[in-house]
Amino acid sequence: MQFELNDEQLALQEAARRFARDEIAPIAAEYDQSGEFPREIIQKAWELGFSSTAIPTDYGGLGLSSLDTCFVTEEIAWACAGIGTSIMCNDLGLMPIIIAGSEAQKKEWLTHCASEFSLISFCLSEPTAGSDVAGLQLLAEKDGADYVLNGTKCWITNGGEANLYTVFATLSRTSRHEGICAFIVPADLVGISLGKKEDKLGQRASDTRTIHFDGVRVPESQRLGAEGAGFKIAMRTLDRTRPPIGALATGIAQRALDESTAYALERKAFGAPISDFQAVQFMLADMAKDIEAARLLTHKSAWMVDQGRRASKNSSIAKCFATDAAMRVSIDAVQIFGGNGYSKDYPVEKLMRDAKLMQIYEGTNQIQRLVIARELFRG
Ligand code: COS
Repeated sequence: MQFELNDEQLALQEAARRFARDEIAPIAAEYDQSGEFPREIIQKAWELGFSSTAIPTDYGGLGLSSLDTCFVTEEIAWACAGIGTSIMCNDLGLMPIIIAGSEAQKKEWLTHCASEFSLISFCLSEPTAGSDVAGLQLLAEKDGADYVLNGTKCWITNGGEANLYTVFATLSRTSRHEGICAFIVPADLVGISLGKKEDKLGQRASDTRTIHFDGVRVPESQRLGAEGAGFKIAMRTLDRTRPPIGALATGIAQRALDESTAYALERKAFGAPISDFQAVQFMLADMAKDIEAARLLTHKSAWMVDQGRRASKNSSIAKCFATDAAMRVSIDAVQIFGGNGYSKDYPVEKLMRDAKLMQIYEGTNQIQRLVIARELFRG
């Protein structure tokens, strides 16, 4: 066992760090305030190979390992978690195709997404089914060689900007997980319309939407896997995409610590820098402990994914711990900054707002604990 990054990993990390600090950090506050979608910077990230990282080399992608993707993600999230979520969302959208696509589907869709700038959204959550995936209601009715989709998806990252969706639908609204199918759905099909763009507390640069499917015809050739395989495709996808969520959270937390340490050394109270006071030192030390543990858990879970092992438990542990840590650390950062921490003139209130979403998306942290407990009982 060794904890050093190799030369290629160091170069990848350094390239992502430069891009994040030089190009994302300066525009982060502006996009946070406007809530606009920073398409140009997201396209640039794609051109530099920081988005759609999981597309295998056989289909023209970079085929980055999950661990390498975590190095990139942490750096980008340090600069802006909202822009980071938009950049990393392609891997979530593409993962069902990577996991369950036929050779023909992979050739068609992965090759296309590797060669042309594309945004791909993962359409799972619904107004009445967020945590309870098996209870989803978007209906897929067979009609000749097509399926006809009717229903609504919500909280879809990049939903209003994507040109491709992976959509989870059910053959019967009472068949729970056994009826769920996954489909590749181009966003310009007739019957797809965009609903409300969420006006969010944090991660405001990412576009989060409701999407309506009204009689959308999808050819059978765009179903991923067998009828009824969709639930397990979704679960296997999330097992593989939760480690990068741990990395995103670690990036937020590291930024909060970096900002807090610099501020504590410079800000004076009672005639001395506040870094002289144990009350502040202990907060910084706890932040550092949290970050170290979050990073190690994240890297271990990514390593398990890369080994091809079932990573459900470790991915959920990493996602849950790292995102809870990011919340704790960013709240403490605001506290160290005092009144300034509560002002938009300083960077830490954004970190706290951005961190909150991490405990909710890609499965709430209550769901992560449920997955961990179930895996314990599975033995
Ligand atoms: N990999 C492969 N198969 C899995 C799996 C995994 N990680 N997790 C579950 N399965 C299988 C089970 O083994 C079971 O298979 P069999 O029917 O062959 O026995 C089947 O899938 C159903 O599993 P289970 O009974 O555990 O399903 P539940 O309805 O109880 O749901 C939870 C389980 C809550 C874990 C699931 O709904 C979930 O993950 N919810 C959160 C979703 C989420 O993260 N949403 C965020 C939106 S995406 S950004």
